[in-house]
Amino acid sequence: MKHVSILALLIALVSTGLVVVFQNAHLTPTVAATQALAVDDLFKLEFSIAAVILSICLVTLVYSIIVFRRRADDEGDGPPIHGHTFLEAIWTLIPLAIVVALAIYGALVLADITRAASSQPELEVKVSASQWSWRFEYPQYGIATSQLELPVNGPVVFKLHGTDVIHSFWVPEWRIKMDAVPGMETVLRITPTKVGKYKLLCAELCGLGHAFMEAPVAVVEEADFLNWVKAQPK
Ligand SMILES: [Cu+2]
Repeated sequence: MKHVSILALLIALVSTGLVVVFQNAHLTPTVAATQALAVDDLFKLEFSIAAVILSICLVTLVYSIIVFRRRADDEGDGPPIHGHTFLEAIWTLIPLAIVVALAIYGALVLADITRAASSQPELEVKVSASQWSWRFEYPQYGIATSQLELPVNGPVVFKLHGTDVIHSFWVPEWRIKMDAVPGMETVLRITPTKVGKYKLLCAELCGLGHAFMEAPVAVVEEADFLNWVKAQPK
């Protein structure tokens, strides 16, 4: 009983420390889209659960190695152990419950971040991903560019396709990734919330130039966006 109390205390201390770090450390880039917040909350919850499980395993392991180590004069074998049905049921059911709960929460977050905004009309951007460049078409304005410019706080729907192999559309500050696949259209929705300059990266290994497959992204005030649209060749 003494060992269980000491272990429980140590596990509580270590897991609390880790959870505090995961909740407060800036492990992800700036949040620059509505959708990024839901993803970060999911990350934080998953990291925290993982921290508690990690603490239970590691603290128990290290404690056992130190406290129950073989003494110098002990030449005997350890007691034979032949399974423990109750323990086995517990360590199957608890992880199962955690995984099912996380899957449900993950599905809710996914439904939330892929839903179309109902309050405002969406800006449509058709994205073509090719080895090794990006091209953006704005059908509502009849322009096509090699840099992505978006108005702040306006919902955007990206319609992606790949022209050769599979690529993946990723702006880390928006968190969400979506594959651009040849022969089909995939959809990604983002509402940028921070004016600034970002970088679109390809997140799917797509050949020799993959690492250099970037495009500049600028999120600007709506008036600046309309001026930029006017300045583009039709
Ligand atoms: Cu690529």
